[in-house]
Amino acid sequence: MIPHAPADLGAALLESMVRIRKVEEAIAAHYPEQKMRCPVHLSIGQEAASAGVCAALRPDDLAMSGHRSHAHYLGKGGNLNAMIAEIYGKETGCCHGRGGSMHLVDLAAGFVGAVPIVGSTIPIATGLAFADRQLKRDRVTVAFLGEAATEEGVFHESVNFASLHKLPIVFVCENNLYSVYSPMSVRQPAHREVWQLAAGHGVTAHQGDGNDPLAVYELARASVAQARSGQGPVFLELKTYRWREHCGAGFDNHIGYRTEAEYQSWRERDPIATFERRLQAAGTFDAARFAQFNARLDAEIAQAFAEADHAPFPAATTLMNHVYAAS
Ligand SMILES: Cc1ncc(C[n+]2csc(CCOP(=O)(O)OP(=O)(O)O)c2C)c(N)n1
Repeated sequence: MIPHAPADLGAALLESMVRIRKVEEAIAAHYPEQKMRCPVHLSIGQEAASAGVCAALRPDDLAMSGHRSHAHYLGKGGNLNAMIAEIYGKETGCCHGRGGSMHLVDLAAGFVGAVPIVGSTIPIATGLAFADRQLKRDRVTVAFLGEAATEEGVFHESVNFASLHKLPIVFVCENNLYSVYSPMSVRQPAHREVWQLAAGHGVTAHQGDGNDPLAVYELARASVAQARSGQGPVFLELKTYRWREHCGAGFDNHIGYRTEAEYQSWRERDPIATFERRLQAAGTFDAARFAQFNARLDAEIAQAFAEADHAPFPAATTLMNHVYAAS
């Protein structure tokens, strides 16, 4: 979790992004061992969005996400050991090994959950915000989504409802240009911007650089303040780019759905490397602090993977536990 001390903000944003990147790089490195038997959708390249948004949230604020949720779970302060154990399918996982990568939950951290049916968490997050409004709690809910989720009917119903009732919710759309292998050009009319879809429902909507954690933070801070003060929801479209394959630990550029030139141009805009250079140029990069952080982080990650590897699988007799069933 990122502390709110402004003097520390740059370092905290960098550390948050590096933590997300390193955890996902470790998932990618271990994935071929065939011990993680669930699909994984990595956010490598998109780290600035979760780092910047989560830095603007209070610990008791809530967040929900979809299939690409590791970064959001970690950014919100979700327990790393429970996440890795979940991906390993172990009893110590945050869903007792039943859910895998796409069903992360840490209620203590305010991460209410991730659901991989595209768009499905948007109405749930809207319901959370509605409940907070009804019960007069000053909490804000963030719904993380991909731009393809804006093509689901439930997105429009939810944003309309949130707009109508001025709910304390911020919709954060990471627009990485693709829905699996389909670019925007085969999915939506030309020249229509994603943020305009939300603006059409009467909510405040902005487009921002999703690779700049500070820009994301500033947008998120203003949005969260607006939502919390009862002035209604905000929609943020953050432009960013997925580096690895849509689903899995590898790369998929060879399939040909995106050009190498486009891919490389986004690699050059690496949110972590560019931000690190910016902190260095500003003279606010503390190399000693960063080295210590990296060492602590490497140890933390290694331990999480070792513990997950050695943890027990759920007992077969508990197969029906945690399942809603008609009696
Ligand atoms: C309702 C539904 N339709 C289709 C899918 C298959 N699917 C999984 S991820 C995905 C693309 C999602 O794209 P986007 O929301 O932009 O997120 P990204 O993967 O780019 O992060 C699709 C179509 C699904 N999970 N749910």
